[in-house]
Amino acid sequence: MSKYIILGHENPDNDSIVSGYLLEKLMKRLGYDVEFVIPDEAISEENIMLANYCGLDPTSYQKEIPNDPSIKYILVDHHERIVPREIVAIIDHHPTDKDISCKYYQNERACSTSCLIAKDRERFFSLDDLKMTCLSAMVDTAAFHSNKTVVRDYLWVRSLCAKYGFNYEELMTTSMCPTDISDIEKASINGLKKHDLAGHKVASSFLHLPSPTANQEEINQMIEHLKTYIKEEGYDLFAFIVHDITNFKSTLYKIREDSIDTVQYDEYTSRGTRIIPELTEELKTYQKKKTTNS
Ligand SMILES: [Mn+2]
Repeated sequence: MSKYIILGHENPDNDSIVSGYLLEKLMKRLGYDVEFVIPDEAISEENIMLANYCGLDPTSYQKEIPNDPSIKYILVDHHERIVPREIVAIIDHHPTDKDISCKYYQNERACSTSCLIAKDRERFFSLDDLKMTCLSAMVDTAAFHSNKTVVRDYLWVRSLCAKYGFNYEELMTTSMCPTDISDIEKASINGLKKHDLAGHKVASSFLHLPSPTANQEEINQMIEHLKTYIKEEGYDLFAFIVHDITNFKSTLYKIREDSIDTVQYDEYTSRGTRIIPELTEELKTYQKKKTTNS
């Protein structure tokens, strides 16, 4: 009898981990000799935390890809991976134009691959399993805000939460990975990035907070800390971004040694695709003005 090895994608995210775990469980119940393996040496802290939240320890799956003539491979949450032998099944939700031929190929629009596996098969899974399926759908779609969101999956998640008493709001917040702000200095440089914007030395960081207004005092302390920080590190500007992960709004604090400007965004604003490009434009003009004046 063949042995099946289930593999997620490299640098596995929450959906990849949960899908592998769910499929292993389902196939075992159906009598297959199957094992979910995470061959990556490192799993991010965030993804360990998200899995732990629903009682899953992803590190227990970390090992090298077994390579034995009797082994067949199954991919979840992606359709490409170099494996030693035949891939017999793929379950995925990433659109592709590629011609993929394997014995079992399922690729459908879905909030997450874990939804594809668990939907219509609730009876095979525990409450924790279904809860982590709900969470992974949220993680994979930025809490149902990304254009990957599929309404029928969203409705299914809502119905599971209602049926089994999962705390929908708490899952939504958890899926957005709130920042630990117990250490003000550490939190103030969460996700620190350094940028050279139109010749200006800029740094940025962000917080994910379920209720920023409730933490305004801590935010103010962080701003004070960052004022000292930019002086010490020689930055012209620090872009400190506070995301409200309940109402999906963002606040940008543009911190300089002698001033603070605040910009409100009526959406969850991406640092990379909106804030940094906007700052670059602004700093270019700033440069020009300075040149013209002198
Ligand atoms: Mn996915």
